[in-house]
Amino acid sequence: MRILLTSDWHIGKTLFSKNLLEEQAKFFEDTFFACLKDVKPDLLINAGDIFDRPIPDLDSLRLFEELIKRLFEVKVKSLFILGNHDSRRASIHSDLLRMVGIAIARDLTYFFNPLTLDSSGTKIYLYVLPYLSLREYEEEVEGQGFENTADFIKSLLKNWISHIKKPAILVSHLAVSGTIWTDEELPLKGLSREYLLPLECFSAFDLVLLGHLHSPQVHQKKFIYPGSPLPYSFDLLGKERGVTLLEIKDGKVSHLERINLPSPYELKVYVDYFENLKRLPRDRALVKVILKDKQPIYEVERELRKVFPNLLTLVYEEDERRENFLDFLSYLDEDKATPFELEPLSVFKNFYKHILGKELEEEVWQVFNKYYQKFVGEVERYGY
Ligand SMILES: [Mn+2]
Repeated sequence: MRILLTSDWHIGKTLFSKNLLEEQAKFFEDTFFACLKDVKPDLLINAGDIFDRPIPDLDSLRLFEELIKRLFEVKVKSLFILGNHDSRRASIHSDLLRMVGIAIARDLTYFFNPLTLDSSGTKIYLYVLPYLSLREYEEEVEGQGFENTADFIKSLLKNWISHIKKPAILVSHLAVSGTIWTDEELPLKGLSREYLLPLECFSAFDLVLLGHLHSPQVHQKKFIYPGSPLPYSFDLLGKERGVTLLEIKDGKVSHLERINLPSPYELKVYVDYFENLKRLPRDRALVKVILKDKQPIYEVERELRKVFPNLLTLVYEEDERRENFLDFLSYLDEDKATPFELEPLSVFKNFYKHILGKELEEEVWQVFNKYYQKFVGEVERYGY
């Protein structure tokens, strides 16, 4: 039997100020469903992070509805699970959808009662462990007092090990040790790098199909992350995105194939001096600019937008090198004030000196202070 594995769609994702929903819709319509029709899998598995936010906006929900409808039309049985970006809202109508071959796992039902797959006469057990909040997990087993979700999952896997029927596949949304991270995996609902699960926790399973990590990877021929189908940061430039196809025979993976899918948008990073960048031909890619200039440039963003209409973010190379916020503060203020002790007026004074390389003049100070006091007054009256 053939399983097409995907994860981390992040429907409604915003990259800096750019909402990618339109591009996502185009990708699914033009590319993803073409691939699905081509591959004709027996099962499509989405291992979590269906949406980018626990409370998706209406347009994101509409796109998901459209995708579900298309899955029904092409008659591909599907299993979705919740990831750390999802909430149970994503699983609305799941009882109804189950009747047409689309399952959305929102609790531990399919963990305690696994789904069965028929692979040329051999039964395979599919254990489904969606990502829930710790409170939701604890309700599922009427257990309490876990420190974090990782501890809960460890305990669950350990306690259930003798019940696992073989061959067993686990579908989940979590991070195992020894994996490759990007800057896209946000620790929503507590899933961060601190909560890596050791590989030994999964000894009862023959295969572990996972979401959460956005860069596609396979470990020990057993732990498979398909990664997100689209690029969601400048960090992973040039890395191919797509889906993973698995063929299963006699309960074992007989064929593992990576299918790269083209993205409808391009992400690019330019590292150069302003003088060189402004002479470049117009580029409609989604762009990050790293300026090598040492001095701040007046209206640089407006100027650069003439060349890069989809400029998403701009940094000075020197600032990027500066290690963190606290370093920046100690550079500004000789007294090495902590962020909480900073006084807005002295921040401005230091900022002015930092940018222009000279002391703040009395006239400038008067103007700034006038508007600052007006601002403070309005905040007091109306709130932010
Ligand atoms: Mn994700």
